[in-house]
Amino acid sequence: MRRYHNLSEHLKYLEEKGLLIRVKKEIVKETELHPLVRWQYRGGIPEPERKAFLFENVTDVKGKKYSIPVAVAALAGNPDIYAAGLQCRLDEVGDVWKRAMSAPIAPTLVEQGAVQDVVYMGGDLTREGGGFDMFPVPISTPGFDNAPYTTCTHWITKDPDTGVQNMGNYRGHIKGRNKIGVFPCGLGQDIFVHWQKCKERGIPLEAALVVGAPPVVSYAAVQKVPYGLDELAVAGGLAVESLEVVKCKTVDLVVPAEAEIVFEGKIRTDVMEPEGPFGESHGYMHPRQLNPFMEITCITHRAKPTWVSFISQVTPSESSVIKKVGYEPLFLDHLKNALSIKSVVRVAMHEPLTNLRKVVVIQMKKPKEVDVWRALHAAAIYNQGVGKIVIAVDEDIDPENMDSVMWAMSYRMKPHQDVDIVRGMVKGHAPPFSGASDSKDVAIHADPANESSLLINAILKEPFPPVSLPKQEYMERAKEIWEELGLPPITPQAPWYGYSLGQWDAELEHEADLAVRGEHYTTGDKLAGMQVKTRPEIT
Ligand SMILES: Cc1cc2nc3c(=O)[nH]c(=O)nc-3n(C[C@H](O)[C@H](O)[C@H](O)COP(=O)(O)O)c2cc1C
Ligand SMILES: [Mn+2]
Repeated sequence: MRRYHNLSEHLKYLEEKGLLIRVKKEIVKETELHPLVRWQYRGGIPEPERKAFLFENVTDVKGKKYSIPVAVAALAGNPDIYAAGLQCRLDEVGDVWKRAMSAPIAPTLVEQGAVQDVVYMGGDLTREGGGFDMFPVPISTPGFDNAPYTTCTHWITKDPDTGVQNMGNYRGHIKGRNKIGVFPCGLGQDIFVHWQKCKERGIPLEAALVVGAPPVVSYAAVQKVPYGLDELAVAGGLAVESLEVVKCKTVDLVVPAEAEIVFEGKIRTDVMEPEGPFGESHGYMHPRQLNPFMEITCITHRAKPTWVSFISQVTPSESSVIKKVGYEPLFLDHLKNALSIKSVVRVAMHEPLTNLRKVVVIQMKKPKEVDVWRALHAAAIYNQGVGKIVIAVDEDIDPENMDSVMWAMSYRMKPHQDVDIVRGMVKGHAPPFSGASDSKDVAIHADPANESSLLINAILKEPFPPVSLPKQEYMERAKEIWEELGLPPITPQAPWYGYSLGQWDAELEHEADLAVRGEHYTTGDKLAGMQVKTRPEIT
């Protein structure tokens, strides 16, 4: 008996937990759907209050009604939704990921799966109302995108040498009823390795595009895992259970038996076409590029499928939450365990507007200086395009709070001593896009190593006086009084009490203690006994 949730079970679970909003009003998929969910991220709604959306009455701009609902932000609208998808608590997500990576579980082939309840081939893929016409694919950035794009689309392909499958989440540009472009960003994505191997052999690359799947499948599809590790086995590791898969009808691949919709087809390797522009997670329109495309040979879906769309583009978004929650624990594990820098406590990837990759904060507990620099360098090279600005801070600095990080940099860092610039980096998935000033085609090319990383050691290097806030006990008592008085609710912001940073001694502690007991004249008398005659040179 399967324990992991499929998509409809997941949506039901979200609804029970108050994490799902059903929209019954008719919503136009091209112009209204994504802009509505966008307000959740640009409208000042705090992260814990963000929800998944299920649009039950979707129409297109020409008035066509769809029976298929559209789910947005349903996998990672906020971290609680992500944890619900993993069927664990939020504080367990890191361990679930570590376990999945160390113990992936290969999928199990079954004869039949709900994903093949309905099968379309031949003329059904090209007739009016057939192929992609059947599905309510929204436009993500109306006014700029040049088509509806699939966004929660897990592309499954196979290495022709090893036969091992790969599954990566890449957007799909809908170009015709049976034709979709793929965007293997940069040259590093695993599907592109398969594509090149097939190109060398002069054969097309078979692919299966999965839309809507058990959440563990989607979380694995967006995670960067080593090449050659099948993400469906990683999904099994997340579920702690082998995933059921079925054979595709027209290509030699397997897909999750519990998926919602699958598009099978062949990606040509003899030609490419312009693809894009599309609004991207780096926060800008990604320009048109020459990219591969797939010709669809078969569509299969559940009897009552749901279309799933990720909301990405300017961060924070579902796309940045899904990455942050999954990447940070593996980043931490790399520094702390693989590289054995034991003083690393936490890795925080800055999310709002910057999109995780650019600013990385490493929180450390009383580190040796050599470990600070090892951690800073390692974080800058862990993943291409990640770590343009890397900052090491102490344990009392909240790495998620940029005010706190700026505070550390302001007082615990000297630019001429504590900053290093490392050259030879690539910019990764980000503007500028040279040659694209007219927003026309940009050819795929390897990123030149002309970017750099700024490493900042903002760790305390000598004892500092205490933080000038009342001690914890006084702030706690005052909070009780605050609440007794019925004043507006408080959410404590660190630092909310003072603590020693080393430059404090027993005598000063004693004086402060006398003061809170009303005995400060004792100190006054003591200081009187320490009088010093003024000298002319003292001003
Ligand atoms: C919402 C979302 C959309 C994404 N779109 C793309 C994309 O269009 N192209 C791409 O190369 N990577 C995209 N990614 C990132 C990949 O999913 C990620 O790098 C993954 O590790 C790729 O799999 P691979 O390592 O097997 O190539 C996207 C990620 C998310 C969360
Ligand atoms: Mn992969």
